[in-house]
Amino acid sequence: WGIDGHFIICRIAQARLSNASADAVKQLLPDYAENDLGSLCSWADRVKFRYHWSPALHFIDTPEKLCTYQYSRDCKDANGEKDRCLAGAINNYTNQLLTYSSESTKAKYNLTEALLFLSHFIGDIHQPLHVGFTEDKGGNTIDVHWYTRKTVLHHVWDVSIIDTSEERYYNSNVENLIDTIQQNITGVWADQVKKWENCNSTETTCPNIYASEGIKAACEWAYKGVTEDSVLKDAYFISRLPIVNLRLAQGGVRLAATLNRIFG
Ligand code: DCM
Ligand code: DCM
Ligand code: DCM
Ligand code: ZN
Ligand code: ZN
Repeated sequence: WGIDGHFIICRIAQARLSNASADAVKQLLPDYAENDLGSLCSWADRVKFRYHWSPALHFIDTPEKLCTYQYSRDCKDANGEKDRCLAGAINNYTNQLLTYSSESTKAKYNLTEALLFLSHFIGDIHQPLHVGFTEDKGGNTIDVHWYTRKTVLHHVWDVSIIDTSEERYYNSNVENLIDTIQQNITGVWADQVKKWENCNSTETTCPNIYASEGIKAACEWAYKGVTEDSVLKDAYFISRLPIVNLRLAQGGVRLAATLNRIFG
């Protein structure tokens, strides 16, 4: 996602924190963030150049056309290093944050950075094309037009659908979009939210579930009907916007559920 997508997910999440995890997040955020997790939700993108090992942690590549994800097969970087992918990073930073209340182990890690990475990565794993095909780098090599502008399919899903939605329906104000998603979470989606929150095991977080949903949505919605130089306009925007809104909602709900399990 771009800045707005991450901001939306972190804002939705922070409003759903238990007292204990709201307190931990407040302690871990730097003072200048003024207890607003959303303001630092894109920090992980700004440090890609400084932390040379980090760009590979923002996505998962899966084999072309299969439309499935398997941790053991797919969670590696371009050099084949195991666990170096978005799902591995979510597990890693969850485990780091679990040391928060243990004085003996927490000093090993920078838990502020762990919180910022985890919050960003649980967002990214809900962007369908961040669990896309290796061959097209998650839609980065697929040139398209968004209405009249030249871009790539990946950017349409990171930024363009959200931007067009804000301009058309929300007076270009991201807060209005957040309000609408929050109303749907407590309204039309209320019955599903418990299932989104649950990991189907004793796990603290479930990146494998999120990634499997992601590649499925990538195939059924993001890649579907798109070829090189496709012109994407109202038909694509109107049919894909509900998927983007759903993934933003799920990202926020699951980030909160994960932090609530971490901090008790
Ligand atoms: N890292 C990660 N997920 C992994 C492995 C590593 O997020 N599965 C990140 C955190 C580490 C950084 O990569 O601090 C560098 O790791 P290393 O020092 O092992 O190269
Ligand atoms: N940050 C941190 N510890 C670091 C690096 C960054 O807590 N070692 C947090 C506070 C930083 C913020 O991320 O100021 C944004 O970093 P920057 O503006 O340098 O990208
Ligand atoms: N990306 C991805 N899958 C890849 C490569 C990149 O999802 N195989 C993501 C990471 C960034 C965006 O696409 O969000 C642009 O990547 P880059 O900065 O490497 O051009
Ligand atoms: Zn992206
Ligand atoms: Zn990212």
